[in-house]
Amino acid sequence: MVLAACGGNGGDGGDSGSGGETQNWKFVTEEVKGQVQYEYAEEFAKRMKEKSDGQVNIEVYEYGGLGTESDQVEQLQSGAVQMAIMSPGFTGNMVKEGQIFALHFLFPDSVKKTQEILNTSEALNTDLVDKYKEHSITPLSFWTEGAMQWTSSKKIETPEDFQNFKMRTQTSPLILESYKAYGAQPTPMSWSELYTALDRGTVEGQENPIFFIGDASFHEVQDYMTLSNHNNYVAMTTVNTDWFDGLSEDLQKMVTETTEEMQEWVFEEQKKQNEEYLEVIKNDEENPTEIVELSEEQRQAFKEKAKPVRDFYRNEVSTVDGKILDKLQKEIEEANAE
Ligand code: 6CS
Repeated sequence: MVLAACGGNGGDGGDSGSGGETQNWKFVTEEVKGQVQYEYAEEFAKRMKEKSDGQVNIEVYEYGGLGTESDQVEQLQSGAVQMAIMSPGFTGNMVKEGQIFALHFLFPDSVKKTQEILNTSEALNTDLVDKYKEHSITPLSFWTEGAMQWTSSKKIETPEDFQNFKMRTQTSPLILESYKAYGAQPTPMSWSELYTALDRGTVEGQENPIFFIGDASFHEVQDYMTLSNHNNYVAMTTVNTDWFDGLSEDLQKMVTETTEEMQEWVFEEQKKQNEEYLEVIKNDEENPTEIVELSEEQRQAFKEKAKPVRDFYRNEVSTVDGKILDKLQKEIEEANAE
């Protein structure tokens, strides 16, 4: 497994890791108790405490405890928090290349295969990591929270159904571009405002993995869920670069080993939650949601519209002429051929 971030031992890590003194670290997530990111951070903290014989105490923060997703990015960069689960969908204005995850139909349809690519990709774990490091963010791993689906107040089966459709997105500009390619009107906002915005019709639809749709109750204020599998929700386990590089080698090793172990754990966790919440949504008689399954032919129509967005990424977004995308596409082709 090629997981990112080895880091030297330099930096001024303060009292971090030089001896056996207690370590108090803050770990912020974009989700709340029960949801995948939060449960990940809790499990991570538990394992670190055990491995360090109680030396490492990690305080885990639910989403909202320390502000919005964008506030959390700044807190990690400044070192106010040491660790964060971060979605590339909120850092696109800063780390342009990270918007690679906004491209629809790029990764394989299989979530498992996608996770394998996220584990081993050099394009992501070396080249993209370097781009984040320029902003004091070191991604230690990339992992999927599951395939994303669309929920909507009107039925979505063809790109034409997106015409002038008010779609909520995260803030990265390429996510907006991906929906403009279908003719939609994307509106970026934090998920904390989303339930009310859907309820009031300020926006008419959104994308997320099924567990998140169910747990955040978005289906209560939507009539349809289209099983589009148009993309995977990718999250990153990140650390403040200087802080991590200043830790003792032993602590760095403990963190990277734990991050590596967690890849399998989080894959199973998202799988379980996505399966469970599909049943919850299907069986919620008080808030009925029509599940729309797209045929391969119907998906093909979306794929055609999504293709030019890759050129847009190469020509207008990438600062390295799309080199990371080219490399990743090769890695994906190789994985698909296996
Ligand atoms: O839609 C969002 O913005 C949220 N979705 C997930 C799956 N996690 C956190 C994120 O902020």
